[in-house]
Amino acid sequence: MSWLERLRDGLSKTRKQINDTAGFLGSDVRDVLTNRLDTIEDLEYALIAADVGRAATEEILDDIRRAEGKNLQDALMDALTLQLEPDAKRAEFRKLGFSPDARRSSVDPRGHVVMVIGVNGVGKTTTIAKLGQYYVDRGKSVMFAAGDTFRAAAGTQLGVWGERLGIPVVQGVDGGDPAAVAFDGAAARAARGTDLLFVDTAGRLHNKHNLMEELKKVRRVIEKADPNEPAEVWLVLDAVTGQNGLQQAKKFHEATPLTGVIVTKLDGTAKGGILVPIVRELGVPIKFIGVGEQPGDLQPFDSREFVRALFDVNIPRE
Ligand SMILES: Nc1nc2c(ncn2[C@@H]2O[C@H](COP(=O)(O)OP(=O)(O)O)[C@@H](O)[C@H]2O)c(=O)[nH]1
Ligand SMILES: [Mg+2]
Repeated sequence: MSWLERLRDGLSKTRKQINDTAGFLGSDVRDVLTNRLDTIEDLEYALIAADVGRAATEEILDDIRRAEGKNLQDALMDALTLQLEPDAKRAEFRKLGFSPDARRSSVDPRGHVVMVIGVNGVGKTTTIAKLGQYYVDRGKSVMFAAGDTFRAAAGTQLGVWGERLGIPVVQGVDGGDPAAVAFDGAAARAARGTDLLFVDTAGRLHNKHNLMEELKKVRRVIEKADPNEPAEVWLVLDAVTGQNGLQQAKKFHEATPLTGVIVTKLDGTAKGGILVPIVRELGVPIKFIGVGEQPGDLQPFDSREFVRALFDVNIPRE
């Protein structure tokens, strides 16, 4: 199965929610607005149930009301795509009358060090392996720092990936100081002139430690080793967790301002709508999506592609 087919299957629950509640998706918007106003109401419920959020739902319905001449599904797809663009782009697209070729957000890190954060189990370590493969495939030199010293064997897990992918890994000791590993990694990267360093971090600490304080410390220490870094802080979120994940994201964003989000497990039974409030409420672009457990299962996020997969439109069959 192609990654788009896996994404489409992962989004089937959300798709069903929208299709079942709001029938008549094939109807003309004008016809719906004249004869089937309850369809708009049903659509409103469906979007909220899919975790799209109230503010975005209101804007989507407004955009649909202005889309006479299109069929309802096309109008909905355009409006949803727009919601997946960060603020500035959304305004620009509306002014221009919406460009159907919404672009991918840039995935070129602005500097050299990327801190990868998120709670345990969302897929941080696996995502770092995938990121390593992604950038190595594009000609970059890459290093990892195994900064999750709190979870037993997290360092080993990253070490195994590093060996498989031929990527050097700076290791600490289990139970040791995560900031020390981050410092060593950032210093080694600068000394070797490696293009990119991905720093793995803890997702949960033993009781006496506070995760957010620890992450701030890791950040400060990287800055000490290399003053313009970390250039990027990417939060990994698991799409299966829906609203809960959004609340986590806000807490992380307050502690360590995020520059990007990576949404994993979109091949599972994902809450597809949650991507909308992630973009809107955090104001942070989605950089990549994870669609499986293998190093190749990471794709740069493309809003239009995502919405097509959600509605099972134009998915090439393999
Ligand atoms: N299906 C699926 N599983 C994933 C994805 N990303 C990570 N995983 C799995 O999620 C589990 C936890 O991943 P891990 O990287 O250890 O999470 P961490 O605790 O955040 O470092 C592992 O079994 C991964 O294989 C994804 O995109 N899709
Ligand atoms: Mg991990």
